Amino acid sequence: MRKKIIAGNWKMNMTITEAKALCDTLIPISNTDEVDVVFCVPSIDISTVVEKVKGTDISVGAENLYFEDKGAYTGEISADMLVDAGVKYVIMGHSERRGYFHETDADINKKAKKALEKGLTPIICCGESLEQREMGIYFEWIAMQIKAAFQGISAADAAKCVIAYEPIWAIGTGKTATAEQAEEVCGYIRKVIEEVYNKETAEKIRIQYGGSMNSGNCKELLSKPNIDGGLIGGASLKEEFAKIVHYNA
Ligand code: 3PY
Repeated sequence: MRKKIIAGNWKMNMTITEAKALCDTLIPISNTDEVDVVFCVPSIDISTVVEKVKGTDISVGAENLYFEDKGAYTGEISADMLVDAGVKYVIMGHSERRGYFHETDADINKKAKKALEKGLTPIICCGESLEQREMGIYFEWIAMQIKAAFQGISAADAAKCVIAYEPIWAIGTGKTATAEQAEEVCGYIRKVIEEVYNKETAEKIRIQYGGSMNSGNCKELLSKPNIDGGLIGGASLKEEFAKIVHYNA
């Protein structure tokens, strides 16, 4: 049985002052050991949020890392810096980073390897555009993203990763994939992992759905056999996040 993982992706929201206030609201109502709860937060908020979640079951994630160990990479954050700050998870390959910051499949593969080497859990995002969905090439596209991201990663390490299926047409648009559409692709991703590795790895890896998941649609999405959690955008910035965490209550 895979434990569900509900992760908030705060994106570029929350000053330190706002992050403190949001933590004061969210932590008491989101803390549970029934599911893994993660707050993925902007770099500047990491230390504050790590301090706030101390003594709870909530983990902190970063929204990015750089794959080199250290050095002259102005503006970047290393895996060691994240680990030292108390971070456990790191998002990579989000469509906003692929689109606005030109993050490539090769970068994502290097980031995933570096994160795993340092003991961080990668949350590897994949997903198709509306055009790719309408052209009927979304399975091929997603298989390519997954195979590229996992190139050279052992089965044991792959099993520790989290994959987030985030159709681009459902991000920030208010449109959500239906539970059937999300399940179809999450199930397909599991098949790709089985093909690349083996059944055991495919059974262990956790696959989230992301893209306008909210308190209204989470229960149906999370009841699907291949959907092991959610990567939550806008709804992670308000009390609604706790309703998603307790979707089964
Ligand atoms: C969204 O739901 O908008 C997301 O991008 C989650 O990562």
